Amino acid sequence: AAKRMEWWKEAKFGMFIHWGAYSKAGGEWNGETNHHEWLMFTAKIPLAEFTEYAKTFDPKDFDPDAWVTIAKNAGMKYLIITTKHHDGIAMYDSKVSDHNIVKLAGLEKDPIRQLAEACRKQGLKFGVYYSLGRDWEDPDVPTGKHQPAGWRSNLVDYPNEKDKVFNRYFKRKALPQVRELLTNYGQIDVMWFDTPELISPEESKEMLEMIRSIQPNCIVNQRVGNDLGDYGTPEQTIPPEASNLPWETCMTLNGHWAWNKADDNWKSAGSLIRNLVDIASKGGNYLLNVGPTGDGVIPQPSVERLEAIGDWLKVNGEA
Ligand code: JFZ
Repeated sequence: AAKRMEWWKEAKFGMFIHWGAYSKAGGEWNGETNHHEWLMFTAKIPLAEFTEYAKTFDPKDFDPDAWVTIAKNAGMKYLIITTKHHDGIAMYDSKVSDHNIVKLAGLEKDPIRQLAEACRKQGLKFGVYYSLGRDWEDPDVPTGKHQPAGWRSNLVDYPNEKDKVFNRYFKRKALPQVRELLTNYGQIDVMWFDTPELISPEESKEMLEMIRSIQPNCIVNQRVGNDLGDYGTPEQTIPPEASNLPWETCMTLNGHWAWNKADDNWKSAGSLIRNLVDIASKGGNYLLNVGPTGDGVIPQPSVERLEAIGDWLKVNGEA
């Protein structure tokens, strides 16, 4: 295995963060409370309206150092944050696209930069989630043969599937935005891609080669597509046994990735600790998710559970 994987194999435990314009709604839209990071899609909100909504994003209580401290006290060694989810809104000051939260909401600071700096200050590795295969702002992302039909791209604003060419989106937005992330934020320890169903082998390869050429030490998950990348990412499940390919189970603390105020279905600290031990015993990593509020606060039930894991690790772990 590559040298870049060494810290990751030791790390075992990381924090996943789903945070975006959707977080402000807390899952609620027009009286329905079951929405999440897919808000724009599930509530069928047209791009123009969702863009207006994003302009009201106001993370007035965001404290990047506090987030990193919560992760660190839980025994986590790395952090992965959504830098662009399926809604297509970059959560950083992107020069490639004005559809970014810094510009839209008029933020004084770039939250991704703040978090990257806080991680480096406190000794955590820093990684970024980037929605590679879905982007509801871009007119060129097709739905393809995805089932259920249409459950993929923005058919509200861009109904004409025939006009869509994935590679145009890939060249215009995905590649240059990933290049920005790898160029402007210091060391990026992990590139965490998502939903690569429609990406071609050539495109996956081009993305991976670009990453390797800018930051050869950046670890890339397999959702870069086409079985490329450094490790696999089973979702919400723990594999029955160890495997040769490095792997990481990503999981929510309740039933949602993004903040959902109606979701009280929190996993117990005991079951989270058993998951961590189970995963570590099989050589995997545990990427446990928090969904901060639109104000920028990690919900208290999440904080309590992470503290309990950290307390257990202080007595029983070897960190
Ligand atoms: C994706 C996103 O659609 C979702 O919003 C969240 O960000 C999650 C971490 O990733 O959802 C997936 C991706 C892959 C699988 C299932 C849901 N999968 O491989 O089973």
